[in-house]
Amino acid sequence: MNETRRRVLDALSDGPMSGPELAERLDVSRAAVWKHVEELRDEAFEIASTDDGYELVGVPEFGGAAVEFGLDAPFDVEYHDAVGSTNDRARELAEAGREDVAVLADEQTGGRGRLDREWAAPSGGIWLSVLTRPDVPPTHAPLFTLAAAVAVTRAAREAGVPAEIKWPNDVLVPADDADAPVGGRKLVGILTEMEGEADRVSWVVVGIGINANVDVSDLVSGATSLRAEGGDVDRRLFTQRVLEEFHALTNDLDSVLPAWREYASTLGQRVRVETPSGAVVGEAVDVTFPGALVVETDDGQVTVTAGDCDHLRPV
Ligand code: BT5
Repeated sequence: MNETRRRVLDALSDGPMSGPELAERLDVSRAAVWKHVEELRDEAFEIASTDDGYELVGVPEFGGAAVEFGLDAPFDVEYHDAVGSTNDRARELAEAGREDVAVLADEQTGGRGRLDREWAAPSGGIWLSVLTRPDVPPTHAPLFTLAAAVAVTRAAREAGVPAEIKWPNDVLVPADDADAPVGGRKLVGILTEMEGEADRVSWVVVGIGINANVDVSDLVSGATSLRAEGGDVDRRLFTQRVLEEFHALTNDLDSVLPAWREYASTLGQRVRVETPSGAVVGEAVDVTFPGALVVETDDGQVTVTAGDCDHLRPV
């Protein structure tokens, strides 16, 4: 959002203010104040003209300016009603030199999972990709995936949905009916992509797909949504919580693993992890820096850094 418009909103969130007062506070002309107010109205902010001056009476439900308004994290939010993939768009912005941008869409027409799998992303979801340029070596990148999982889990729990994390990149809601996958139904998937030199990340894009206000029938089998688990959420506030938690965690990387362990359903489970060098089966006993899973197998401990993980029924 334009800096002056942001300051107009900040000023109006304290209460009504007249045009001349606003002009003085922002150090711009009264005509400029009027122009910015009109532009905010065009972005669906409801600003009434009252006897006390301009009064902010309504904030748009969802969108870039809506998420930026009141956001306690330094991201510009670029919003699309529909886009191919928010990760692809964030990568374009990375190539163009941008940083601290969150690309947000209501719908994706070409959403991607890992290994080019398809990601269903109908209208009503929160399809989000966060572009940052952290000053860390590329080996730290997995921590950003874990941080995103913690951030969404916290936001989901605040919304009353008992989400848990399955290593490495899924947020699930436990379910014990016969047709639910072991471990629960998938609420969120995360896809982290990055580019870097040997010693430093150039950019990292963390794509977070949240099945928010969508019908389960529009997803794939084994998936669930916030709508199905607890009812529709305020997507503006939910997105803000995710961005704020993600920002706080990634600016204090030492806090990520302890938080992840607190929400992980994988630890203590029998798992089967498909890795490029074969399947690893055993009990998941820990996650270690920067996000590797330690599995106690019949042949001793094995540490896996990447792969697809299934929770197995206890033997
Ligand atoms: C993931 O991959 O779980 C990462 C998904 C990342 C999606 C976000 S949305 C914003 C950003 N923009 C993008 O284009 N992508 C990111 P993976 O672990 O490979 O899981 C993919 C599998 O999940 C698919 O093969 C399906 O089985 C299943 N799946 C597809 N859509 C789903 C959905 N909406 N909810 C739950 N499961 C789904």
